[in-house]
Amino acid sequence: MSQGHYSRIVVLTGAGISAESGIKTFRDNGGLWEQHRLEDVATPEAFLRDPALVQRFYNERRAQLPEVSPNAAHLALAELEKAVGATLVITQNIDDLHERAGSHHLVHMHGELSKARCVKTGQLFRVTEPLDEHSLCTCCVPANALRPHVVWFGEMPLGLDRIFHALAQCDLFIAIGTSGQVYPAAGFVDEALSQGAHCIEVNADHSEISHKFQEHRRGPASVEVPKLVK
Ligand code: BJW
Repeated sequence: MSQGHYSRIVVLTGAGISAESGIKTFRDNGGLWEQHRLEDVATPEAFLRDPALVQRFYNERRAQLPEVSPNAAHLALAELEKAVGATLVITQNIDDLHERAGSHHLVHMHGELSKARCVKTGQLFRVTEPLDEHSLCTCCVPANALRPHVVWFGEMPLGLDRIFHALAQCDLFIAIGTSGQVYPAAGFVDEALSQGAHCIEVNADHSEISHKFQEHRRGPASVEVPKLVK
């Protein structure tokens, strides 16, 4: 790719971009959904049924963040933003590796591990210690429960207005390290195609939506993304 050909770029990232930083994906061999049933930890019903279990699942993942660093793929996307100002990174990941790499135009459509939110008002709080089923907000009297600021199945993803606005204008769409099994993210390529954008998939393997892309880069994101955006 010669980035000079494109002026409005949208990048969708999934768990695969953080895999080489040491963060587990969901659906690969050894992924998170092999150790936990998603119905037990990633639905609103699970949180109502067993908040302690759900908080523990996210506490463990949050505790990993200081031990991992952005890899060459995250860094290359931050460089791309510097080179082509109108670059938006939409991440499904709840880690903070894109911002630590230097990306600023970023939407965390499935939330952020580093934040909790009041179940009543939606006010956000930065998480500084592990949450448990007794963790309470300070925005209400009487106080309400705090939940992880993540988007579970059946909930509305975040930043959709900004996302669809960017997709409606992009001339290049790149999907990196996502299996294409979770909507609406898996449908973003259709939006980009309908705008006439060129669509590139970077993935170590075949995905559910590979056939939709005009161009494929097969291999680890830390190798393929720097090659693609240089
Ligand atoms: C590498 C690599 C390397 C590895 N280099 N590559 C029926 C039909 C259609 C839709 C639905 C349906 N029934 C229900 C729905 C909706 C539902 C859904 O999609 N369900 C499907 C299971 C069918 N979606 C929702 O409920 C969403 N909300 C919603 O739809 O609201 C209504 C709405 C309507 C209309 C418009 C808009 C909205 C919410 C989805 C919430 C997802 N939440 C989770 C967990 C929370 C956050 C967390 O705990 O982290 O988000 S699920 C989990 O999957 C997580 C991820 O963000 C998400 C996507 O996973 P991802 O990133 O693709 O990871 P993997 O593991 O699947 O794939 C990794 C990929 O990387 C693989 O391809 C590897 O090959 C590759 N890879 N190493 C390059 N080194």
